[in-house]
This record gives sequence, C-alpha cells and structure tokens, in this order.
Amino acid sequence: MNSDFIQEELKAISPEIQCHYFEKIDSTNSYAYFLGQNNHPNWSIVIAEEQEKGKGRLDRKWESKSGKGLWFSILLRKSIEPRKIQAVSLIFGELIRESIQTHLREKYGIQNLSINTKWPNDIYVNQKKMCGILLQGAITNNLYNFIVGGIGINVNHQSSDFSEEVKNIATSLYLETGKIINREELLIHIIQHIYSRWPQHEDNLKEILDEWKNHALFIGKKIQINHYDKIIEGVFKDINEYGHLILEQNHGSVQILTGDLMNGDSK
Ligand code: BT5
Repeated sequence: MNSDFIQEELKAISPEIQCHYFEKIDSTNSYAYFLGQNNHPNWSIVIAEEQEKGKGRLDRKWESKSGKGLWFSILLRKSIEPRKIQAVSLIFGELIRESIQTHLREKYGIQNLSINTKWPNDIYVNQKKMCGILLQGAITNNLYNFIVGGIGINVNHQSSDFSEEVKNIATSLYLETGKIINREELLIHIIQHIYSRWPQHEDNLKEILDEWKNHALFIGKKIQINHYDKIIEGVFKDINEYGHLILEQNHGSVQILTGDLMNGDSK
C-alpha cells in the first residue's frame, strides 16, 4: 500500500491520529498492545501490509496475506469497565460494517450487497466471514486503561488466496462484488468513520448498539453457541447494554458473555 498517502490522509482526519505503518509485522495487535504499555497516545494506529502471526481469539490464527486485505489495530486510551468490553467489540463491528456499506455504495455504486454483523465479533457477507475483530486490553485497578481494537478485512482475495481450512467459511469484498477495491481509500474511510462516530456518551453507545442489532444475523432465530467447548442452544432474543447475548431457553433467559455462534435455524 502507499504509506505516504495513508499517513497524509490520516493526518487530515485529525492530527491526534498517529500512524505506524509496516510492510511486514508479526501482529498489528501485538505491536499496538506494546504501544499501549509504553504510553503511546490515544488513536495510535498500527497498519501492516502483511502479518506473519495474525491472531484471532483464543490464540487462533488469522490469515493475513500480503497485498489482499486490511490488517490494522487502533489503540484507544480510555477507562472502560471490563463488563463493557463486549459492547466495544460490537461498536467496532457496526461502525466498520456501516463504513464499508457506504463506501461501496458511494464509490462503486454497489447497492444491494447485504453486509451483516454477527455476534460476537464478525462481519459477514452472504453467510461467510469477511471481517474479524479482536479486542485486547490491559486492566489496572479493575478498569481497562487502554484497549486495542484489531481489525482484519478480506478485501481483494480470490478463493485461492485462502487456505483449505478457511476457504469454505471466508469471503472477500472482491469475491462478493467482482470489483477490485482500492484498499487505501477503504482504510481511510473506515478510520474516518470510526473516529467521527466513536461514542462519547452512553446515548451514542445505545444508538450504535441498536444499529448493530438491526444488521445482525440470527436475531430471533434458534442458535447454537459453542461456549468453552460446551454447546448451548436457544433463541437469540437480544443483546444487552454490555453486548452480552440474551438467549431464551425453555427454563428462562440466560446471558452469554462470550463464545462462538455456530449456526442459525431459519425455521
Ligand atoms: C477473529 O477471531 O475473527 C479476530 C480476527 C482479528 C484479526 C485482526 S487483523 C489485525 C489485528 N492483528 C491481529 O493479529 N489480529 C487482528 P476469531 O473469531 O477467533 O476467528 C478466527 C477464525 O477465523 C480462525 O480460527 C479461522 O477459522 C477463521 N479465519 C482465519 N483467517 C481468516 C480470514 N482471513 N478470513 C476469514 N476467516 C478467517
């Protein structure tokens, strides 16, 4: 990617944004976490053309091929209660979804692509994963004193760019639209959107969570959640203000804090 263009455009959004660009790195999240521990400011952003050890949740691998996607992490230096961390992940998801949808419409005239959020940290297109989000942070005195939002977006991948392991569950914007997308412009749009809409108040937070819900897969449907290797079943009723999933079961409702939502049953 053209790092000079990226640096300039990010500065134009706000001088507060500090960009760290790498052609190759182990993981932008690991580096942004290191920046967090070393007192780097709010809105430091780490961007890489390629990650050699891209990470998913629970030490899973995130495929981050060179020249194909967007792999970046945003350091936010805010005090956040640990119980609100899942809501922050949903906020990232909804703002990214909204930005991609708007950019594809305005720049490429793409009107009918349905892009969905999926609990807890994904963005899907046509039932396949196009984007994953990894939130990490450091807790002192019972509060996160910084968080890192790591974002991986498959942009111009062809099927053969994915491994056999993820080929059937992953997709890219190119595969869904047939258009090669300018990655720098998309990146700038997303960061601008996150920066300008980041919720400053509880009211904004609620508004964005409601938007997340309006675009979420499987709400109101029968679902299964893999929760620490135990399968839990029920109907996906709602999310609460902390981003936890409210699952309705025969004996009443339970709140699920984390897990993998495995499939929905549209019956
Ligand atoms: C995630 O984890 O979805 C979080 C991914 C976050 C990646 C970004 S890239 C920038 C930043 N730096 C990092 O090191 N990470 C962040 P999870 O929900 O655990 O999903 C991981 C699973 O998704 C893997 O086990 C695979 O099955 C699948 N997967 C791996 N690579 C993929 C890809 N490129 N596209 C779609 N699915 C993928």
